[in-house]
Amino acid sequence: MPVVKGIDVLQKAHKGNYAVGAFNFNNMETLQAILEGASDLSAPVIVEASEGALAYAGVTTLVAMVTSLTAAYPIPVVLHLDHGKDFKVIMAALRAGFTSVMIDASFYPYEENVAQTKRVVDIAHAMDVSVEAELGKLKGIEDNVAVEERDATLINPKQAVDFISKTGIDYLAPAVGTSHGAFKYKGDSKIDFDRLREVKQLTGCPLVLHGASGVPRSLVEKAQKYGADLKGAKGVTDDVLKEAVSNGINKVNTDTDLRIATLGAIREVLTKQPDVIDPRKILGPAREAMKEVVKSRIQLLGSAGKA
Ligand code: PH4
Ligand code: ZN
Repeated sequence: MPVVKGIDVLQKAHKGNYAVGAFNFNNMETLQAILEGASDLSAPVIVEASEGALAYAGVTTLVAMVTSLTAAYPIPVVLHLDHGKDFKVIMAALRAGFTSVMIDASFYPYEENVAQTKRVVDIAHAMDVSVEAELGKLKGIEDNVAVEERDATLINPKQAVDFISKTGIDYLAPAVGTSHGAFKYKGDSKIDFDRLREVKQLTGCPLVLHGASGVPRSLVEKAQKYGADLKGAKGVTDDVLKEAVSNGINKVNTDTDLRIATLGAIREVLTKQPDVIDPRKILGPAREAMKEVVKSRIQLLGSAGKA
C-alpha cells in the first residue's frame, strides 16, 4: 500500500480503543524488521524518524526506502517525523513526502509552543499531512516527588484543551511520567493515570505515549551476557503500558527496545564468531531480534488484525 496519513490510522485507533505501534528507524534492517513484524500480524504501523535519524541517513534515503518498501506490504504504513524541533527540518520532511510530522516545542514557554505548533499545523494541513505536538516535559515520575514539581513537569489537562483548540493539532503527546531511553525509573514503572484519563476525557483526542519502551529483562540480560553495561535499566512494564492504552493512548513510541535487541544480537555474533567479517551475518540476527520486538509490542497494543 502507499503510505497513509497519520490521522487515518490514529482516528480508528482512538475509536477502537487500541494503540498503533510507532517504531523509530534510521537504516534498512530496522525498517524491514518493522514492516515484516507488522505485516505478519496484519497491523497498521507507524515508521518514525527523528531529526537525528534524518541527519544520519538523509531524508531522501529514508523516504525512498519507505515508499518503495511499503508498496509491497498489504498494511497501512504512516511515515512520521519524530520530535521535529527545527522548522527547516520539518519543512524538508513535508516536502519529501512524510505523512505525519511532530512539532516538539514543548521546551518553550506555553504561548511560544502554541505559536510554533500552529505555524506548522497551518502548513502541514494545507499539504494534507497530520500533526502531533507535545505538552509538558518527558520525565519519569517517582513516588517522593512533590505535587508542585509534578504539576510543573507533567501536562495540565485544562491547558491541553486550550492548546488543541488554538493549534488544531491532530494528536497530542501528553507528558504523563515516561521518559526516553533505557533508564526510565529508579523505583517502579509509573504513569499518572488520573492525569491521562482527564486529558482524554476533556480533549477527546488521539493521544501519544513517548518513552514507552518496556526494556524487557530478557533483552537486557542477553546484551549484558555479551558484555553490555546496562546496570539499572528499567522501562514501562507491559501491565502499565496496557493500562495506558485502555486509558486513551493510541500511538506508542518504541525505540530503545529495538536498540537493546540490536545490541544483544550483534554482541552475541561478535562474541561467538570472532572470525565473522560479513556485515550480513552481523546485522541479519539483529533484524530478526527487532522483528520479534515489533511483534510482541503490537500484540500488547491491541493493533494486531486492525490493518
Ligand atoms: N522517541 C524516540 C526518540 C529518539 O534523537 P533520537 O533519534 O535518539 O530520538 O521519540 C521515543 O519516544 C522512544 O521512547 P523509548 O526510548 O522509550 O523507546
Ligand atoms: Zn519521544
